[in-house]
Amino acid sequence: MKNIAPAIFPPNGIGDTKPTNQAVLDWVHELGNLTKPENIFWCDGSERENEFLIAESLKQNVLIKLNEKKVPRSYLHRSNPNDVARVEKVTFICTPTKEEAGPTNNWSDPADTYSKLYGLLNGAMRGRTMFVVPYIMGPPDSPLTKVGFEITDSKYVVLSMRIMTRMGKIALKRLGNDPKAEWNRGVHSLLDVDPDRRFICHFPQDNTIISVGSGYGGNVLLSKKCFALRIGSYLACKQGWMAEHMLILGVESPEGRKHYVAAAFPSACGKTNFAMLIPPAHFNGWKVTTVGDDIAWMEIRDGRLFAVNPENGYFGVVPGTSYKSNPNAMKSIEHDTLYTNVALTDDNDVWWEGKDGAPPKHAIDWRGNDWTPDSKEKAAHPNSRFATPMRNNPALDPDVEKGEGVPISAIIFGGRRSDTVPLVYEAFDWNHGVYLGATMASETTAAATGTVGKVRRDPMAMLPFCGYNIGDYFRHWMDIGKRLTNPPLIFNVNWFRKGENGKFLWPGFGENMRVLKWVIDRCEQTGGALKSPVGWLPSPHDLDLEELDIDHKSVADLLGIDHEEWQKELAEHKMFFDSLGGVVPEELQKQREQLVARFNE
Ligand code: GTP
Ligand code: SPV
Ligand code: MN
Repeated sequence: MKNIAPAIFPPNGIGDTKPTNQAVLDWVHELGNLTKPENIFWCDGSERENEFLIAESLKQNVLIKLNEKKVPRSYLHRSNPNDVARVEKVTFICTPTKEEAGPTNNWSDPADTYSKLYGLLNGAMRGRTMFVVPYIMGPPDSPLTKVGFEITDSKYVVLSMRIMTRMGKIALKRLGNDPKAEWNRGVHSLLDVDPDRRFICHFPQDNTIISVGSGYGGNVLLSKKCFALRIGSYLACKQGWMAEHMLILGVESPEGRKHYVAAAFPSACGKTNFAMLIPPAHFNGWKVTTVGDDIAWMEIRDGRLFAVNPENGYFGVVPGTSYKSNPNAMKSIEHDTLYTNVALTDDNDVWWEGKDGAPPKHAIDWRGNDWTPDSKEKAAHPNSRFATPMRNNPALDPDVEKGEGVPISAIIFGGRRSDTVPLVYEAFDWNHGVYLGATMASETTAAATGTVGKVRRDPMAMLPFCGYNIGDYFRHWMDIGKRLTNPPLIFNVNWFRKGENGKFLWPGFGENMRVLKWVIDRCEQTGGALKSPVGWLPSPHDLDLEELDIDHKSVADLLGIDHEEWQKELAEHKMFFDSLGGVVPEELQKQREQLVARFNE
C-alpha cells in the first residue's frame, strides 16, 4: 500500500501526553499491534502541538497556507476527488441482529465486520504516525457530556478534531482512571483512499466506530455524525435522552424575552444558515444567537426539554456563503479556518461559487487544476466545507457553555421541497409533531454521494444518522413526549417551495426571521392561525411581512395546501410506512389515518 501519510517525529514535549486510564492504554496497544505504525502521537490539544502539526502538514502538502493578510491562520486542504462527501452505501450499523439496525440502515454482522476491518487495518499504519485524539462532546460541566478517543493516521483529522471538539487534556481529566468508564472508541485509517475499500462501521453495543478508506469530514471526524448522532442516538434511547440532527438558536425580543428553538433539516438544507440568522432591519431590536448548527443533545428536566451543542466548531457548506446570505458565517471563516475543497486564487485567497464580488480571472479549482470563469467545472466542490471554531461566530449564544443546556420552546422540522409543503405550519400536539418529523421528506443534496435533487423521506433528518431501528426511534420520541409536562411546540418549515417560473417563492436566509417570529408568537400564545388538515397554518396577516418585497400571489402560493398534491403526499406517507415493514408504531399509523380523514372532512 502506498504511504500517503508519512510519519512525523515530534520533539520532546510534543505528542507524549499519554492517558493514565488502563482501558484506553490497552485499546491503543491493541490497535498499535494491529496497524503497526512507525510511532504513536498522544495529542494534548495544546497550541504548541497544533503549530507543530500544521508545520508538518504544510511540508507534506496536506495543507496549503492561505494569504495571511486576507485569511489569517487559515489553510486549504484538498481531499481525494473520489472522496468528497459522506457515502451512505458503505455506512453500516453492526448490531447483533439485523432487526436492531432496522429497515433504514445498512446492517452487517459485528463479528464478520470486525474481522474484515481488522484484516484491512493489519499493517495499515506502517511508516505512518498513529495519532490518539482524546475529546469530549458537550460543555465541560454538563451531565450530558461524553468522552471519545479517535485513533487516526490523518493529520487533517487531528487538526479538524481540534476545531470541532474540545480536544486534548480536558478529555483525559473528564475520563479519569476508572477502567469501566463509558467512552467512545473511534478508529480511523486512510488506508489508500480507495472507494472499494471504504467502510464506515458502527458497533453501538461496543460504543465503537471503525472508519477506513476515506479522508472526508463526515466519514472521518468520528465525533460528529458517527458518535454524536449514530452511536449517540442509540445511547440516548437506552439512557432516556435525545441525540438529534438539529441546530439550536436563541431568539430574543426587543423587550428581552428569550426563547430557544431547535431545528432538524437534512444535510445542506439550511441548518447553519438558520442558526446564524441576522434579522432584517424591520425586526430592529430582535436578536438571534447560535448555540449549535448541526447537532443537539437534549434531556428532560422539570418536565422541559433542555439542549446542549456537543460540538465546539462548525463544519459548514461553503458554496453560497456570502455577506448577503450569511454575514455571521462570513465573519466566522475570515480567520483560523480550515477549508476543504474550495478554490485557491492567485494571491492565495479562497474563492467559491456564490462568494461576494466578481469571480477571480484565474484560480486553482478544488481538484488542483487551472480554472477561469469560462471553465465548465465548478471552482469549488458543491460540498466544499469550512471547519471553524464556534468562538469565531459573532452571534455565539452566551449560554453555549452552560452545562444544564438551554430550554427548548419549539422544535422545527424542515426540508427542501419544491412543491406541496407550505412555508410553515404547526402540529396539533406532540404526537402529531412526531408524525410530521417521521414523514418529512427532502430533495437530496451534494452532502452525500449519489443523485442530487431526488425527493426522499428523511425522518427527523435522521435517515442517514439513526443508529438503531427507526421504529424504536419513533417510539422513543413518543415516550419522551409522555415525560414532558411542558413540551416544545412542533413546527414544519419549507424555505424551498418554487413558483411556476421555477424560482424560490420565499427569499429565505435573514427573512426567515418572519417565520421564526410566528413560531415565537405561537409559543407565547399571541400568534394567529387557521386550522387546516395538515396543522395550524398562519394566514398571510399572521406573518409579519412588512417591508418585504413579495407579492400577494407568492404569499398565497407559499401558504397554500394543494389538495391534489397532498393526495400524492398522503400516498407517499403510506408507501413509506409500508416500506418500513411493520416497525411503525400504532400511534403514528393512527396519526396518518386522522390526517387522511381531515382531508376528507
Ligand atoms: P449540513 O452542514 O450539511 O448539515 O448543511 P446545513 O443544513 O447546515 O445547510 P446550510 O445552512 O449550510 O445550507 C445549505 C445550502 O442551502 C447552502 O447552499 C445555502 O445557501 C442554502 N440555504 C440555506 N438557507 C436557505 C434559505 O433560507 N433559502 C434558500 N433558498 N437557500 C438556503
Ligand atoms: C452533513 O452531511 O449533514 C454534514 C456534513 O454536516 S458531514 O459532517 O460531512 O456529514
Ligand atoms: Mn451545516
